[in-house]
Amino acid sequence: MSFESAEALLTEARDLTDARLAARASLLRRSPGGRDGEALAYALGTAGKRVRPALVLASYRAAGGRSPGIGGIAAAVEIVHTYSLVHDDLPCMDDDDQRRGRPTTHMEYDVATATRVGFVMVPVAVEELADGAAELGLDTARLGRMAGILLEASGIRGMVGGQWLDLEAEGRTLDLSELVEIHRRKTGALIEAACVIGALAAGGDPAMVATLTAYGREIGVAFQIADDLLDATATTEQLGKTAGRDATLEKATYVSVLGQEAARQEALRHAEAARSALADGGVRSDALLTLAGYIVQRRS
Ligand code: GRG
Repeated sequence: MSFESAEALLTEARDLTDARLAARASLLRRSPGGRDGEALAYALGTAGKRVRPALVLASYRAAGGRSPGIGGIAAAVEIVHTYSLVHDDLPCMDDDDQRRGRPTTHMEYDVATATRVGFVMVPVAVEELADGAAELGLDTARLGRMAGILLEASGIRGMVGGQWLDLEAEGRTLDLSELVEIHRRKTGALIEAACVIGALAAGGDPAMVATLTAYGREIGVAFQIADDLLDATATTEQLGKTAGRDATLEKATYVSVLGQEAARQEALRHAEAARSALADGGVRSDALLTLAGYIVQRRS
């Protein structure tokens, strides 16, 4: 894989998604409007890497999709992710003051506003998903399935449940199986959902969906291991968020449990398993192969 081609994919995903996020932000500036509308637009306007939109796009294409209308569905997944960052940074969770190179939403506004804004973003994401599905001409059954997958990945069996376990584990020693479960739910579930939703948007058959589920599951865990490594090794400037936060909060991470080198090997092993899942399922996608490599080699 070349880093350059991963950057090109992320740029394409960013172009497709950011126009939708900007349009959604200007609607929210009008309704609910006021300070909450401004704070929603602020959070949606922060510049993330857009890895999840890139996965939606690459999975959609791997399953035969060709329309640029996929941008709405990619934006819906990104909105759920952005909500999770707004809430993750709150004082009652990871308590951080920087995100994506800017003050976190609660620092720029206040805790009550950021809390409200995070909650509002979930139904906003579903609206975006419905608009995106309509643009692609998908029927309501398919929209319902995609919404179910997105919300399940965000909920107690996914992101919320993983965060819950993660907060509860602070200051405690975990074994590897507990750690995998936290990573799979907290971070992996939404990444897996991005892949599955992309495939469903293209009308992918059950075999394609199963392959992208297996691929997404592996890169989801790999992504969080890489995040653990970057938190321990990169600078605040590189990350756009406070480096070394996991050690400060005494979080159980792959680095604290296994050490850096073994954590790196585990990330590579999961990326390789993701590539094998594609090969086993007969899915040919240079973009998905490239993204699997990028996820474990990224520097931010
Ligand atoms: C109610 C318990 C409870 C939880 C609410 C806040 C929350 C739900 C879940 C936290 C989920 C979370 C923030 C997981 C970390 C995922 C992660 C590695 C984020 C960083 O993703 P990047 O690197 O960020 O893609 P950018 O900024 O590039 O988009």
